[in-house]
Amino acid sequence: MRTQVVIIGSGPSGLLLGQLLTNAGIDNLILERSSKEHVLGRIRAGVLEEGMCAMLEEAGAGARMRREGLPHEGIDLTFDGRQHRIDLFNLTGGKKVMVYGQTEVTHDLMDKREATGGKTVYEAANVSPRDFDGGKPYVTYEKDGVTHRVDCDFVAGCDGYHGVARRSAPEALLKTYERVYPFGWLGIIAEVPPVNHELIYANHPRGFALCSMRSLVRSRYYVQVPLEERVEDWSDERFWDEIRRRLPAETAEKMTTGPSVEKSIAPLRSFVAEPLRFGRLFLVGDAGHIVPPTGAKGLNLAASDVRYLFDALLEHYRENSQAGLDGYSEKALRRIWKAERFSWWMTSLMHRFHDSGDFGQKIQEAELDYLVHSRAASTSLAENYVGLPY
Ligand code: FAS
Ligand code: PHB
Repeated sequence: MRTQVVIIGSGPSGLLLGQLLTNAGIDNLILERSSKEHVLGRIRAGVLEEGMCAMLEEAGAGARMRREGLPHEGIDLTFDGRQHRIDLFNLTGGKKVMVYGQTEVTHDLMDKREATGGKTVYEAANVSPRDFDGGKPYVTYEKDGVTHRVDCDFVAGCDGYHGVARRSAPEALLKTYERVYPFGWLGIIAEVPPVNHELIYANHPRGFALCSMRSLVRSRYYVQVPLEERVEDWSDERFWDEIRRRLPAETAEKMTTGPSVEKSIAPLRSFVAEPLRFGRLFLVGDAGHIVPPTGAKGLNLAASDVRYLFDALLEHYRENSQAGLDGYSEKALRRIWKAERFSWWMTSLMHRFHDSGDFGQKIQEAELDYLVHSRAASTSLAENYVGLPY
């Protein structure tokens, strides 16, 4: 079999790239190791930057997001018993974010791919990109006990942090940067109305908490927990008590509780691989970088990677130019590192570190107090949160 671009991974990166390529008449094949149901069963991101929204619409998969998504013009920060709104809209000259779950983004892109004849092989085992440092790359995979080979022009590694693409890169050429945080996020989904019409990021001596949502009747909440915590030790009752203790009293009193429909603990890390290109193999999205979800950047960074790589591939096929492909890694990494910085900064500001002590808590509260009373500081947070330019 032959195609122009083999995409490894059917998450948001792979699906978005695949759809843009299909719409441009560039043949592509997605190889996904899990089942479609497993991919759709993952609960992950919840906040889309305008750049991501625009790309979903460019791909022809943005209608439901526009219909059902919740445009948000601000976020709240709470600390020291107080609640302050950061007016994203007015601080950024009219920019907003869209609250719309990653699961829905994935669903919409899968539906669009099927409607436009895009081919995805699910449960493709032992996917392996080969000869990508030469001019004739190919990818092998196993399906129903048969080994297949796909010859192609390029391979896009959209296979996430645990994927095969980055691991296939020559070790001598790959440099990685990593910071693992000494805590995780215990998250739940509950079919209850959100406590607030916008997101609340809470700094509290007991630890960070986040009040988010998926709709006006479906809430997404998180509390910071030690890494060794087990989800089975957290009853719904214990979770609700803990998150309300980390919020200002008048907010906690308004919280509607109910049975969780999903509960899990996610570790937090900052990670970047350099470069993002190895001959005809390109790393995209979580395959090349990870951010702690505090700044809501993970999914949105995948979008800007896709923008750069798609534009470069289009230029290659339409104008026979290598410029975009040659510049992809440096261009993507410039935006990636700024998002890494913001995500690290917001994580450092909002979470309780076991070695920070009371002094560290007071410094965080002083920085937050400065942040919410300084237009310059609030503007800096706002322009990063809504998304820096591509
Ligand atoms: P993904 O990991 O989504 O997709 C990779 C795909 O490749 C998967 O379907 C996988 O099955 C497949 N794959 C892996 N190895 C393969 C192989 N060898 N062969 C074939 N296929 C393979 N971001 C936010 O902005 N906000 C959040 O709240 C947030 N929460 C998160 C919670 C968790 C638990 C995790 C893990 C991530 C979270 N993220 C969040 C980040 C997340 O949303 C990612 O940024 C986003 O999924 C990136 O999309 P992809 O790059 O497509 O990678
Ligand atoms: C979410 O709704 O899952 C979410 C929102 C904002 C974040 C992280 C997660 O910063």
